[in-house]
Amino acid sequence: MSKHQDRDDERFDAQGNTRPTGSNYIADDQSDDGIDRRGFLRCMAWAGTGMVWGLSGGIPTSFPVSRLPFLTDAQRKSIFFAQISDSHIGFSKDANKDVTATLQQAVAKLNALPQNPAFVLHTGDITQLSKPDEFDTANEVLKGLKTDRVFYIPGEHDVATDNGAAYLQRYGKGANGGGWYSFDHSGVHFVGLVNVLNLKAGGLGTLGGDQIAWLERDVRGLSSSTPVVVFAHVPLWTVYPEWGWGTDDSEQALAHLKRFGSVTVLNGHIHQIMQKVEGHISFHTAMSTAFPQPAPGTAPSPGPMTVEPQRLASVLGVADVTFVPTRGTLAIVDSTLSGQPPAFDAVTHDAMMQKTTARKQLALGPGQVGIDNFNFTPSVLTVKAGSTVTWINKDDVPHLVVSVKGAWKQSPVLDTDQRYTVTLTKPGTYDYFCALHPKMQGKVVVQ
Ligand SMILES: [Cu+2]
Repeated sequence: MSKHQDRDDERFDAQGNTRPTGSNYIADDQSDDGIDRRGFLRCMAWAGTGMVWGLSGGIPTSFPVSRLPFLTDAQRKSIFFAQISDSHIGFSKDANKDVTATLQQAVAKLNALPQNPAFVLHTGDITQLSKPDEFDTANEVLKGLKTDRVFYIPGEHDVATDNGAAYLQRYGKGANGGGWYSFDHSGVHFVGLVNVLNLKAGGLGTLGGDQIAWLERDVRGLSSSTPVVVFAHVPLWTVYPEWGWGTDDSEQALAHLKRFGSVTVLNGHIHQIMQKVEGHISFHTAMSTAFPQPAPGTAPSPGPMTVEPQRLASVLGVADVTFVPTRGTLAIVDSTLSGQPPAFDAVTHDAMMQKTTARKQLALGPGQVGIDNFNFTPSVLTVKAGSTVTWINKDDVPHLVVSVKGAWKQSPVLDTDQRYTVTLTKPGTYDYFCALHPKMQGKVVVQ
């Protein structure tokens, strides 16, 4: 077991999250697997390698992904599954004009591993707008994976139009409720959770009481020494609530997992690598295969981040997860499409400056609400009874307009430049929010 000294304080934010981009440092390696970890991560940014995170009793250990070709047979066989996330098939804006091609590159990356993963987890946002042809394209590409099976859970983009009906029809066979399920592999218990349905105004991701009760029953009979892997789209820890990057009731779900000696939680949604260790539970978010998003709080809003074209492949990627049965440990390797170390730090500042200055000036007429940078403008609109209200999406991501009290029919998914109009006849105050990004809220006052 290694002692891991990655407490380079400037790398940690207020929530204790870290972005493993090269300055984490392993000072004292006491493991006996012949891999020298000492100082490795410190120079990783220059070495051009990826990294492996191992978990032993909740303590991360690591070794360079460049060692993968030199591992023993047993070590190779321990590579047993991989994670793909946020492929957003159908997205075609500046941040990535060809998300199908980058998903294909991710598939090629996994197919080139020394050992085929036994299965692949897709942690949601398979599509951009839940359209049938987007799901078809994703399936077509993922069929090329050299693996036995792909397991899915939905992202909010996959369930936006119909609260998950089409998603469940495709992927929900044998699943419970809104699509959650569990399975066992190589002595590890896997749990796929759904936290993107029935989102409430002002809230974060939600699991709901039914699913949490199911989880409690699901793990009840397991011995505490069983390694558990939980996967869900939105992070199951609070990464950055201002941007909706967290799950309201994750604590209640995780309470049922606290007794286990090794719990690994894999998420997507935020399109960058972040991790956190809490007791025996280790959280990890994967890169997207489609486009990067800014680091928490570094931009006016989340959303696609346009980076220099030559850098794109260094902020997109996959995660390979290795299980070492003799030790009961899990190791996560983040590999970018370029094969270079993740370049989030390098791209974030410039890209965000650009995003800020590129912010559109909305020219709005009376009775119009603009949507830009994850905001409704004006946030309070006052109109006379009998007038129409029109929302215009000027953002590069889709949004939904939903009345909190059901005063009007929920809008369709509004992509860039699309509008939605309602007529309000009764005086009163109407609260609404975006059902894709429930932190986005506004009001219409009818006089
Ligand atoms: Cu939204």
